[in-house]
Amino acid sequence: MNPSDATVQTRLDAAGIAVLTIANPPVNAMSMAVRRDLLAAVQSACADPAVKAIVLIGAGDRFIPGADIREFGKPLTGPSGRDVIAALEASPKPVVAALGVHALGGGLEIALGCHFRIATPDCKIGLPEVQLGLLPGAGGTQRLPRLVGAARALELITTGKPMTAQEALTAGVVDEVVGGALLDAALSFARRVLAEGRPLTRVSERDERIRNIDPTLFSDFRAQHAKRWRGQLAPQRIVACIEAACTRPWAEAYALELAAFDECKASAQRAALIHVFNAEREAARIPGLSADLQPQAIRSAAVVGAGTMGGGIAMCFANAGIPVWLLDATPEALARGRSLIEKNYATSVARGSLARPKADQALALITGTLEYSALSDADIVVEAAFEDMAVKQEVFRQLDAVMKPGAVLATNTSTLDIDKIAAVTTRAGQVIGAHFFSPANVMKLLEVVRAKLTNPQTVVTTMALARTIGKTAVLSGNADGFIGNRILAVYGRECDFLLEEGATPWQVDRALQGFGFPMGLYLMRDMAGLDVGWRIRKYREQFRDKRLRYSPIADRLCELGRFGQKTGAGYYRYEGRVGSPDPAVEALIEQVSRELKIERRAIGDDEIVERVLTAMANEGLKIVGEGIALRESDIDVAYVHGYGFPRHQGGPMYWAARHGWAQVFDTVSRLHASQGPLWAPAPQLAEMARRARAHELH
Ligand code: T1G
Repeated sequence: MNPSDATVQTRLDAAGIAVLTIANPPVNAMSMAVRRDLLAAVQSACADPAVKAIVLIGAGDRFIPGADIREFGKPLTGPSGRDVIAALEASPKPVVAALGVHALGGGLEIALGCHFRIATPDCKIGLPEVQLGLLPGAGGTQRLPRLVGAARALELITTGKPMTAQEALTAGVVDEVVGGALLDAALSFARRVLAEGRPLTRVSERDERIRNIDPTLFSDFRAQHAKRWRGQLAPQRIVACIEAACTRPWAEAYALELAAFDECKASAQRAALIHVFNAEREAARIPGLSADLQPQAIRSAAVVGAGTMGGGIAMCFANAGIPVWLLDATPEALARGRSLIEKNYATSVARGSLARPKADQALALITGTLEYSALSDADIVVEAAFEDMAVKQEVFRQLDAVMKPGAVLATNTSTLDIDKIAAVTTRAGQVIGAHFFSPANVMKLLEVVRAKLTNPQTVVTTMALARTIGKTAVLSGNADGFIGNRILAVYGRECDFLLEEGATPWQVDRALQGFGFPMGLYLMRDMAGLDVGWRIRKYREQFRDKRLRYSPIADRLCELGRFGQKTGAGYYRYEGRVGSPDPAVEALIEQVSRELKIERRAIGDDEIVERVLTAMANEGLKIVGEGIALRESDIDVAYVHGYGFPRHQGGPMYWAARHGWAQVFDTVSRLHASQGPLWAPAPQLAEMARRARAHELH
């Protein structure tokens, strides 16, 4: 191999310090080549008498963000991360890790194998493996607790949340946070270590922070998170590894970690979570747009409508440091909006998820106004007014009159035709859908809806803005229900039909929660309020095709004034916010079955899950076929970030592909025969099934 092709370059400085630079674009991930070259470089530096100390640094001052995700699922050859770390830790010469940009996963494990660590102020430091269905398999669950203690390690590794450099310094993970040029700082640090003859700290040999740990720490931690981790493998295994670190000899616990890592690596959850990781990055790519098209800078924003959605949207801008106008028609409405925003911030501060100064900073960026003219200089305006076409068109006429040329005019509509909204302006090219999900300051998904005349500049600017305000954007075409709500309608429809055929709301919810949804459909509907959907159904009744099957159960509940939690009863009966099954609802459902002459039958949880997900996937294929979604994986991203679809199940389209398109086709065909046109197969499904069957044969 030509030395210049190596992913690790070694340079010896005048003081005898060997600088090992890791270069593996785009982010210096720890690939097989990096492990091979790094081990060789460390071994030769250790053997070279001219070398007094070693500095490890990433090209571009970007340290390692973990193992190379592209290699998962492939057979691994060459040295493992553990081999490299063993060589680093055993080095008789001081090894200093110079951490810049990020030191994540296997990258932090490498650094924990070094004797000293310094970091730049903006460096993100953590073990995010759990987000990929994995665990730190190169000693992270054993070495990190030895530095930060068991309780903090449990938090850090089961959430995967990174620390800032300052937090890492306080926690004892890094020795110094340095300013200026990172390499210079690392070389001067190494020289000081040599000059002061500092002892080489091997983290694996330190146990002062993991001795005499109260065993209830682990059982309490498990109990505390049992509901959130339901069905997930990696978090459970992480707790077991950290517990072993605190209760067993190093070698035994280290071996247990490797076994747990291999188990997670082989799991379907790992494959699903890596699918979502890649799908999130893919969703940002819009085919057909020239790569030269750069997003416009968004330095100021405006929101029309200070209701729940408008307030949440304004918070998104303020949280990203963007000054935002909040407009409403009356001082009372503005005051109501403002107090809701203040309440949201107070809740985050009380929960400890936001520091008070940060909340005050954001609040100071939100300015209320009654005047459209005040918005004129904003780079983008998001309309979040009442969901009525005439109201929205009037708002857009006003905006068209005052907004500066080039400003993006976005609407947060979830059901209305954006072409009709754009048509009342003189700049339809700058009109786009920006569909936030409630609560807008929390939900990650942003459905960016491209209307017929929306120009590429506006699309690129809005997609980039999503990243700036911490959202995951998915591009949708302008069609009824866009991507998410169109599939949600099918999801809800099939659940309602299953009620008529023999299931109960609590059984359906149990089945969906068993699959991994944080909340079942009927609990979710009761929380959102059944009257919202009722109003939309009553409006759509005039367009509904009466030849198609329709479930009257939800309407019947609303006619009884059962709107959910807010009326103390919906599908469930409520004591406060706790819902319990209600025999009156079962009786109502059985009455509907009798009226519709549907013979009720026993239905299993698996059938419920398969029927609902198959319907979602079939509708998803139609949406891709019609060009409303760019690709199937975008639907997965939308459902994971907007509808609580369990991330470790990959999304409805990923589920269908793993379930088998031949199986999906058979189920769709069977239900098409018994249920009629609502179950018409997506045009491309038959061919996908044929290919899947052919693939199975080979
Ligand atoms: N391996 C391979 N490619 C990676 C990668 C990785 N670890 N991380 C990022 N990329 C690619 C990514 O796919 C994208 O490619 C490009 O880099 C830019 O990424 C034993 C086994 C590092 C914070 O979980 O969180 O270590 O799409 O768009 O917003 O214990 O990527 O352009 O072709 O996200 O600046 C643990 C995962 C691995 C970190 C950068 N590590 N990465 O964010 O850019 S498991 C992680 C991230 C492990 C050991 C175990 C982020 C980032 P493309 P990007 P970004």
